[in-house]
Amino acid sequence: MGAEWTLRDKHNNSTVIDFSETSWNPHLSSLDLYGCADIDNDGQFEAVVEYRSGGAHCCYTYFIYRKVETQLKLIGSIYLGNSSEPIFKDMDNDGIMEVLTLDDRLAYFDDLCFACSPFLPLIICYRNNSFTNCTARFPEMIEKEIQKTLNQRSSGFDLRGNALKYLALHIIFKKEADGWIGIRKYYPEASSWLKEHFEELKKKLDKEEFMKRNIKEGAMTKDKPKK
Ligand SMILES: [Ca+2]
Ligand SMILES: [Ca+2]
Repeated sequence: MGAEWTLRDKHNNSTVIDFSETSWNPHLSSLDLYGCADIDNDGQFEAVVEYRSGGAHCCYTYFIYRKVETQLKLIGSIYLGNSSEPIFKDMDNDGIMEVLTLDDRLAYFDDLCFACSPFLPLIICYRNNSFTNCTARFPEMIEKEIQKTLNQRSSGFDLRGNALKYLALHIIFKKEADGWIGIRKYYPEASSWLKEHFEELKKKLDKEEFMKRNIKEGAMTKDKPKK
């Protein structure tokens, strides 16, 4: 048995960190050990703790801890908002895991309802000791998602939400001009709405805005390690 640590949130909910937990356990309570994996490929497991602040769909933060000798060290946190159940997987076979999840930054965009709002693919990479949005490094995946979005155009899903997703994917893909060509061709009805809210869209997709949003939610304290 190795050392164990108990984490507590501000409401005194607690979870015990056990570095041998390798299955993924989503949102059973407001604070849980989500699972462990060797994220940085150094031969030692990191622990991923899920924190839910409460609310209808909201808000999830994942704290990643490492065991350093007998200390528990927070190496980073990922704020996902309305999105949860991230998948840890090495997408580019470099040995280091990426975090696959959904980007909820367009939830409730303008006056869209939650279910009408598009979720975008989001890949977070661990590089230079921090987590960053690196979705643009996976163009094949974005391309596939654009095709899927187009296929869903007449599925009864809110057309504005669908058009918004189509354009947003092109912006992430750094193909904004092609995005507008596609909007005129496939979504003429949504074109003026998108033009009207374009600045807002750009701001929401801005990388710095993403980093600002990815702040630590609900600071936690840790108990002394048990031997
Ligand atoms: Ca590791
Ligand atoms: Ca990788």
